[in-house]
Amino acid sequence: MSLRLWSNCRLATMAGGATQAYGLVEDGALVVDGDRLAWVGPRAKLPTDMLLRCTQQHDAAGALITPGLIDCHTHLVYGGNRAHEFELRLNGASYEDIARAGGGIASTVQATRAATSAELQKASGKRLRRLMDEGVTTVEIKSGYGLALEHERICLGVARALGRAGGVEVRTTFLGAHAVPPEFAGRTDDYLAAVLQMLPVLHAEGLVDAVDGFCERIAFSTGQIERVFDAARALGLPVKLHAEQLSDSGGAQLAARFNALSCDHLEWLSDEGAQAMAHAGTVAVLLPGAFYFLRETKLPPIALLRQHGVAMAISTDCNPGSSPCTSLLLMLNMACTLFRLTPEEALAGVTRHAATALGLSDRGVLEAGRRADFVLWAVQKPAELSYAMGGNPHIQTIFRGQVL
Ligand code: DI6
Ligand code: FE
Repeated sequence: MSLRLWSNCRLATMAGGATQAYGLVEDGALVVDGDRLAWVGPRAKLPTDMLLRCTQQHDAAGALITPGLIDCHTHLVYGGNRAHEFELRLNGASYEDIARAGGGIASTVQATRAATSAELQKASGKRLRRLMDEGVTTVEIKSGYGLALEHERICLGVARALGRAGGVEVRTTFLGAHAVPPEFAGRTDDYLAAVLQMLPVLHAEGLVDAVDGFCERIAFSTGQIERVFDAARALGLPVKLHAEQLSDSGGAQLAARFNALSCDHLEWLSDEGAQAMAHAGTVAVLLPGAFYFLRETKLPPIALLRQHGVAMAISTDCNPGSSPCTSLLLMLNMACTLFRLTPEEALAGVTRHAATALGLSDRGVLEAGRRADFVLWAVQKPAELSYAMGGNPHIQTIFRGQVL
């Protein structure tokens, strides 16, 4: 098999335990074998036999190369949008007024159910394209706006189809326990029973890679989520949880007991919750876009997460209600400005730790043996990626060894 070489570049390998910040390698070289990285390091140390086997050489012209970015928490398959509600609220309507008029999540469920699969694919494909234009090579997509078997199936099927279209890997998450749909109003347990019936069916159809829930006073209790997690465990599926976004429900402890891949949001996370996550190796997925858009004031406990050594990932939470955002680079900036993450923590949060949040150990770091997913950027220093607000220094994405 012939090898391909990229040189004349600076590498932010994001390797864990590296002595250099960002695992930075000045004047680096990167050798690709098929869809894998065969060698990564300083160009001067590239073994001669390896160099001789390189049949293609790419001059990166001084670019910074990072691992392909990973957006590990999105709800990007949905119908319609909620710009009208945004406008109503800014003209004085309360959230309750809007909800009573059929707005909020319910309006997105209605618009999603009314859309055809082709319409959903077109609208969602555009959102995915914008993420990819900023170097995203792996994206997680949750269901949760169908909330009935046939509609959850359509949404997950659209997510799968977007993945098959190429250039990005899509991981799907079943979020049936997102909200109670209107036809089950006041009958949460009955809806939960329906969710427990949907899961094995959708899993058998190959549509589910993981299971999520919204654990909150306004959504599902820990006891209800536990039943969903039991069902996931019976199928051998990993779990994750929307936890402690608006209140401390103890969702993090529950998720940790199930060895959850991640707990997401976490503004109200307690010390016990952080300890439980650290013990279970559960990643904290921070969502600065939702914090910003909902004008929240309670910050996620970053110092606590650092203190307990909980890995932090960053994601867009792309959804029509609380984070209508398709820029992971903007999330890097907001993670730094709003949550005070360092630019290095932020970049690790969309690479190495985002991979862990999806249970993927083959990516997120530039290292021999990992997948050849990487991005060339027109910047000098990695910190420029989180420093800029708007603008896109993306030059090129290499996905599974293929130049896009
Ligand atoms: N948490 C959120 O902030 C979003 N979903 C969730 O579980 C809100 C989704 C929406 O309003 O459409
Ligand atoms: Fe979310």
